[in-house]
Amino acid sequence: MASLKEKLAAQIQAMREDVAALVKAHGDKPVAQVTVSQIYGGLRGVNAMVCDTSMVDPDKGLIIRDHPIGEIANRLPEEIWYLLLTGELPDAEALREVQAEWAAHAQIPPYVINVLRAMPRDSHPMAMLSVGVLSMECESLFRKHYEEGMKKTDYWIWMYEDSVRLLARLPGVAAAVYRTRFDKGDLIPPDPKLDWAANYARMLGVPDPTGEFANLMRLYLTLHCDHEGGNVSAYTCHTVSSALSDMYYAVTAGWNGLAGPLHGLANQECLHFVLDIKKKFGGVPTDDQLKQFTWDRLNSGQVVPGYGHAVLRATDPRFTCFREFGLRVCPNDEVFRIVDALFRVVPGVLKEHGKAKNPWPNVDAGSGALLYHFGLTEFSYYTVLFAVSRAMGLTAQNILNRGLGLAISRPNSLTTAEVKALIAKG
Ligand code: CMX
Repeated sequence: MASLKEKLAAQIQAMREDVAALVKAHGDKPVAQVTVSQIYGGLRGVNAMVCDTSMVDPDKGLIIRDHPIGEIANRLPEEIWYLLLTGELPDAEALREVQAEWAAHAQIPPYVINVLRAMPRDSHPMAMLSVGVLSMECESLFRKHYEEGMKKTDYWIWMYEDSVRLLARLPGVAAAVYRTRFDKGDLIPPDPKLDWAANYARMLGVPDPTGEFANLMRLYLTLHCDHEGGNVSAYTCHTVSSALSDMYYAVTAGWNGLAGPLHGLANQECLHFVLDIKKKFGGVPTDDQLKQFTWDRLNSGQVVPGYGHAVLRATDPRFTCFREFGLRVCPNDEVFRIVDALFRVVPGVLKEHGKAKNPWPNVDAGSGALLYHFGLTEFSYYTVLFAVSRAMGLTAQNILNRGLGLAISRPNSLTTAEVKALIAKG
């Protein structure tokens, strides 16, 4: 069995030839038309980049290399990274190889802890994660080899090596953020016998007598791994990496976008919303009470957190996976029961309300309730879990981008006067 790197080397060579032939034969073929609304509207719907690791189908949700996410939700994150990169799920030997490589690099350097401890007490956990990981940029092998004058065709190799080290250390850094920021006591060292997600669960130090918290971490890290190329974090990471900034710069830049309330931070909002309901009704409300509560919220001009999506037009299959986990592990937990009751009530109300293009739940509607159930109650930490998972997609996308030798991103911008002039020209 070829190692992941050897497999990638062969695949990248074939991809390069395929794309070069495609561009040569069809380089002038238009793939998009851009309207005035789109340039002022976040470029929604404009086909403007390539991402081969995953796609989002409005009805089926996230599809990783032809595998709908719901069908691979029981796979380990390490298997998913292999899939994102190669389009294939690893066999047992290939999986062991990835795990051994990550375990060999899992120890975080002491200076990262010093950096985290030096940050202001009220730093957001996402800021701490970014700073902690960026402090390791001094170890970038890509930058070192670039400075030594490596060939363009070798860029992806050192992006890969940096990615392995970054991913391997990530649970340790993220757990250190948690334990430092929320005064949880001494750091817990990694156990090389555990898989990536179980190690993260262990290092967080959340009590887990049944092993179900580790299972939740496996599910969580698998489900959030990637979401095509145009979302804020992926697109930012893509742009930064296109300037040949190394993976430490590129991934942390992507995370800084993930930290926004319209993107990754939405998951903490959703749990706030559910806990407010629990407080207001002193427990789980009836469906009729919840219906009225939802209408009151909409009539006061507020959105229902966890519902709606820019691309999806059906229940997010990742929500379904979390719901099934909750039904199995904590069906009687009041917070989870409210999440489930919202799922019964909100889509009907949003349909009747008639504004949201998608009345169905997104991934954020249920994940927070499960974390809360296990005692991970620090909301502001939730986006860090998302970031740890999403690092898999960000690294995979940009290893492939450097493999393909994609150019530096440089779309053209227009002044509003130029837009008006274009319109006047007809
Ligand atoms: N509750 C109430 N109104 C909603 C709504 C919701 N959950 N979702 C959309 N709408 C409203 C929009 O605010 C918009 O109203 P206006 O025309 O008055 O501006 C209208 O419906 C049309 O919006 P849309 O095209 O359906 O949705 P967008 O693509 O503009 O926005 C999203 C998508 C996710 C920001 C939006 O659905 C929303 O705010 N949802 C609640 C917050 C949330 O759950 N965020 C997590 C997103 C998870 C992710 O991106 O992965």
